Amino acid sequence: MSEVSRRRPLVLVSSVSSDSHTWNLVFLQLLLEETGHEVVNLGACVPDELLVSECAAHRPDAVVISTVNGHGHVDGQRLIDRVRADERLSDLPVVIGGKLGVGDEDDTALAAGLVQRGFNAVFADNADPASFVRYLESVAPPRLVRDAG
Ligand code: B12
Repeated sequence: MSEVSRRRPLVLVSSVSSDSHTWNLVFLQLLLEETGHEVVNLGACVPDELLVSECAAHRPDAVVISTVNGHGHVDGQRLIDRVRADERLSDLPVVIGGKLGVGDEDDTALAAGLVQRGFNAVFADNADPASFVRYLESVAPPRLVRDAG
């Protein structure tokens, strides 16, 4: 049995498969690194299967999904179904944020639907970055990771 000791929580940042915007991902990476996290940034237009395999490979403490093109509520539901279907990832903290719809939907209803489907939390476009970081610190404190492999 090998053992990996992490001094800083590892956060995997990614967009959804349809979304090609990238500055949102750069913003999140910088915010997380500046607040003491290690970041693996998968970038834009990430296929669901790739996100699942990268989660299994990196074993992050949390996953942050960002989407702004308006399709996030649809892509997000499909994505979290795939993540939760993998028994290795069923308890992994996964949050989503950004511009989840195209503006004429009820954002509260979209967020509730995403949480019901399996996300641990949903952050609106204008969420306070400090509250987002506090939330992540509550679900992903530094810890010793044991690798059974
Ligand atoms: C640049 C840009 C593009 C570039 C992207 C280039 C690149 N490499 O990123 C290009 C030209 C490719 C593009 C394409 C499109 N775009 Co565009 N784009 C923009 C634009 C002008 C700026 C986005 C940006 O970089 N912002 C800077 C980053 C740092 O901020 P941000 O993305 O807003 O993210 C912030 C928050 O959302 C939040 N956040 C985001 N994610 C998360 C996650 C968490 C957990 C948390 C806590 C917070 C958070 O934090 C960030 C900082 O405050 C915006 C309009 C605007 N002024 O915002 C439109 C915009 C995002 N685009 C839009 C659209 C519709 C498109 C297209 C569909 C257009 C088209 N018909 O082809 C395509 C989609 C392509 C695709 N497949 O995704 C819409 C989305 C509409 C909506 N959601 O309601 C916008 C809002 C323009 C508009 N007003 O209509 N786009």
